[in-house]
Amino acid sequence: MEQNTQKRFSASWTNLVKRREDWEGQSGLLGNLDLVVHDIHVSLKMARSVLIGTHEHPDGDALGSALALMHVLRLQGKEVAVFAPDPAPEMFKFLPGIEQVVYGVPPDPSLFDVVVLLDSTTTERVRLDGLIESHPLTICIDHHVHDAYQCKLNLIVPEAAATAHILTEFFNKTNTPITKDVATCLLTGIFTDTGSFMHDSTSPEILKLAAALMGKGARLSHIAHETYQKKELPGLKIWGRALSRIMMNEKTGATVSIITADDLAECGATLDDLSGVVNMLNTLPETKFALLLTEYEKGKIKGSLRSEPHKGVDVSAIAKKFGGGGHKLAAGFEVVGHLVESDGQWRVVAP
Ligand SMILES: [Mn+2]
Repeated sequence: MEQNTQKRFSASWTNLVKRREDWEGQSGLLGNLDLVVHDIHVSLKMARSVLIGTHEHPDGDALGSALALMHVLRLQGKEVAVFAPDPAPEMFKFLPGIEQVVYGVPPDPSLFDVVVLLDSTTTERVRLDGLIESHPLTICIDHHVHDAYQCKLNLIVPEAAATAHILTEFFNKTNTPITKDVATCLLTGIFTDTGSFMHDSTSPEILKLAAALMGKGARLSHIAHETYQKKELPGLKIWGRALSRIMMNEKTGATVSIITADDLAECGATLDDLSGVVNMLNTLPETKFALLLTEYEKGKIKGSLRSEPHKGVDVSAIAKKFGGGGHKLAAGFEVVGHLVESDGQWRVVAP
C-alpha cells in the first residue's frame, strides 16, 4: 500500500492489523491473499465515501458484484455511488438497488475516498482511465487475467468462478453480514458467470456458497427466471437470425455466426438479447470453439468467443490477437468495421 494511504489510515491501523491473525493460515479461495484482503478490508472500513465502477456492457456478475458491495457499504453508513459505462440489460432490472446505478459519465472520482473496480482489471473497460491513476486509493477485485495491475490494491483471483464469488468469500472472511439483498446480488453474479451452474467452474465449493446465499434469502428460482427463462419477441427473432447463419470451419473447428446492425434494427433487438447465443453455437459436438460477431452499432463489432475444457483451445489467446482478452474458455474483443456478405462469405471491412 502506498505511503500516503497508510499514513491516512494509521489511527486504526494497528488495531485492525491484529485481526488479520485470525485469518492467517486459512485455506480456501482467498487463503494466500490474507494481506491484500486485509488491506482492502481496512481501506473500506476507513472510507467515508466509495465509488464503485464496473465494466462496459455490464453483465450479471458486474452488476451483482457492484450492487452487493454498495448495499454492504451503505449499511456501514458510507456514501456510495455505483457507475457503469453502459446501461444495465433489461433482464437485470430485478436486482435490488439497480435504479441507483449511474451510467455514461462517471461521478468525479476525486470526490471519493476510495474507488473500487469490480469484474474488470483495466481502467479502460470501466472508462475511468485518465481519471483515477492519481487517486490515492484504488482497489480492483476481479477474476480476469491481465498482464498489468492498474489499481493500488489488487485482489485478482483467476481461479474464482465470478467476481461475486470472490466478494462472497471476502465478506465471509471479514465477518461482514450478508442481507437478503446482498445475497440476491451475489447469487446473481455467481449464477450468471457459471452459466447457470453448468460451466466447468461450478465446483462443490461454489455450490456450497450458493446454498449459503439461498439460506440468507436469495431466491435461485426467481434469479433463474429473470435472467434466462424470460425472452421477449425481439430476443427470439435475433436468436433465429444468429442460428440460421451458423458456419462451420472444418479446418479450424470454429463455429461462427454473424449479426449485423441491420439485423438488430429489423428485429428490434439489442446486444443484450444475444446473450447466450455463443454458448449455443458451442454445443455443436464437432466445434472446437465458437465465435459470434455482432455489429452492435454501425462500424463497431464485438466478438464473443467460447470453448469447453476438453477441446484444448485457449480462446483468450485468440481474443488477444484482436486487442481483447478474457478467460481460457470465454473471451471477447472489439474491432472497428462493418460485417459484409458477398458470395456467401462474410468479411469485416473498414468503415
Ligand atoms: Mn465476471
